[in-house]
Parts: sequence; structure tokens; C-alpha cells
Amino acid sequence: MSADGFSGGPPPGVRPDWTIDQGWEAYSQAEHDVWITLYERQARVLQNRACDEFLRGLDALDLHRTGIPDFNRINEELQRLTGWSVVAVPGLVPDDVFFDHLANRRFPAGQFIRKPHELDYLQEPDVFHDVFGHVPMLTDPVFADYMQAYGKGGQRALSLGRLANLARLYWYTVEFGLMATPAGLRIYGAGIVSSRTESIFALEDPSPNRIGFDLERVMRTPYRIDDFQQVYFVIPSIQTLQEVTLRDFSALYERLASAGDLGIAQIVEGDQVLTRGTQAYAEAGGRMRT
Ligand code: HBI
Ligand code: FE
Repeated sequence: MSADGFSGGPPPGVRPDWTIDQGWEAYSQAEHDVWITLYERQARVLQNRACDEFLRGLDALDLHRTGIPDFNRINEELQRLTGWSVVAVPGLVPDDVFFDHLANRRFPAGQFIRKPHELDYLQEPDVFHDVFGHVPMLTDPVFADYMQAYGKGGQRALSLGRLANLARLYWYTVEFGLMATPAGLRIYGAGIVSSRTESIFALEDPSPNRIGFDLERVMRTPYRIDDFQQVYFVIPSIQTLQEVTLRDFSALYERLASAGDLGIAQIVEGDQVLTRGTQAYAEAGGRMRT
């Protein structure tokens, strides 16, 4: 059993690279209706909350209201824009498989969609989290380069046993990243843009810390997988992510080996603090109580 909990090859009917056919024709109207409900809600919430790059990507790919998009249709435009394509997978795939896809500009997207009773929260990434949440940013050339570099970095981190640190970088940028813009704080992380409640919480709630992005700081900071984040990191521009890919990670991993983890809600000397959070939400027990 490897660290990510997978043992052996893909399940029956799944290709060696863990991809499957999307089978777009087989989606039921009920499944399309779940997409439409989620899309309508997010399209409203994200005005003046999502960053311009995300909103432009949503338009460019025409991820509109009529239901779950056909990956073949999205891929014509996405490949033209940044060379990326979306491939269907049954769910979470082994880390090495995930990184290999990213390193080759293929984004693995869950083929299934959540059930009507799971609208607000689900554990595994479904087609709405992956395609609505992640894919629009892949139309931005700088972000597209960053995601491919992340894939290559992930393969290297696996070989060096530093995956836990690198996963934090993904988590606090690709999944839960915020950006400072002249119009104010905006969202670019997929985990936030695909969640109505967290889209509001991440930008407006006094509970979480909001701290200026720093690569080493992020890689020392644990994260939540079960509830809203207790800290969000803020980049000044997408360009910051490009500069991350130019850093010498082996020197960084050396330093991380001796520097311990920080507390998830801790604020330390040198932090560029935008919000010193109350942590009231987390201390009140978070999702279990709302
Ligand atoms: N598989 N389908 C899928 N989607 C993910 O986001 C994903 C994955 N496997 C591994 C993984 N993410 C993370 O563990 C890595 O980012 C470390
Ligand atoms: Fe994701």
C-alpha cells in the first residue's frame, strides 16, 4: 500500500493511466440539473469575488448553464489556448498518476457529479469541483505553466519524500488561494470558487487569518481537509506563482527538514498579516455547527 492509500493498478474498466471515457451522452437530466443548480448559484456568488482570470476562463470555455460540459468540446478551446486538456477519471487517483497527468498538461477530472443532497459539500472531487473549479484558470497561460511545473515538482517531491510539503503548496494556492487586486481580495482557488459558503467565508469572515504568500511559510503550514481553512494565503498576482516555479526546491526541502511545522492558526514573526483572524468559526466547531 503506497502512502496515498492506493495499492496495485486501476480498477477493472479503467485504463492504465486511470482515465475512463466521460460518456457524456449517458448523463441523466437529473445529473445535468445538479450542474445547473450549482452553476447558477456560483455564477451569482462569484461576481466581484472571483479573480478576472477565472471569470475570463469561464466565458472562454462557455461552461454555461445547460449542464455538465462535454470534455471533448471544452478541449478544443482549452488546447488552443494553453495546450491543456481535461481527461475523465473515476475519482482520486494515485499521487504519481496525478502528477504525471499534470506534467503532461492533462487535468484529471472526476467523471461523476454529486447527489442533490451533497450540494454544499463532498469529500471526493466531482466534475463540478474539477471542471467548474479548476479548469477556467487553466486558460491563463501563466497559471497553465504553473500547474505543469507543479506536476513535475510533484514527481520530484515523491522521489525525495517531500510530498507533504509540496501538497501544502497546492492546497494553499491551486485549491484555496486568494489574490490581492486593485479592486480588493479575489478568489482563484478551486476549492473556494466551487463552494458557495466558502466563497463568502474566505473573503469576508473575520475568523480566518489572511497572510501574504511566502513559499517556505506555506510549506510549513498544515491545512484542513474537512472544513473551511483557518488561514488563506494571498498572492499579489498570478506572476507570483511563476516565480515559485523558478525557486531551488532542494535547498528549500533541506531547510524544511530542520524547520518544524507551524500551528495551522499560528502567526509568526515576518508574516505579512492582512487579517489577524478571530478563529471563532473553527473554535465553535466549524461545519458541524453551522
Ligand atoms: N486525484 N483525481 C484526483 N484529483 C486530485 O486533486 C488529486 C488526486 N490524487 C492525488 C492528489 N490530488 C493530491 O494528493 C496531490 O495533490 C498531492
Ligand atoms: Fe481540487
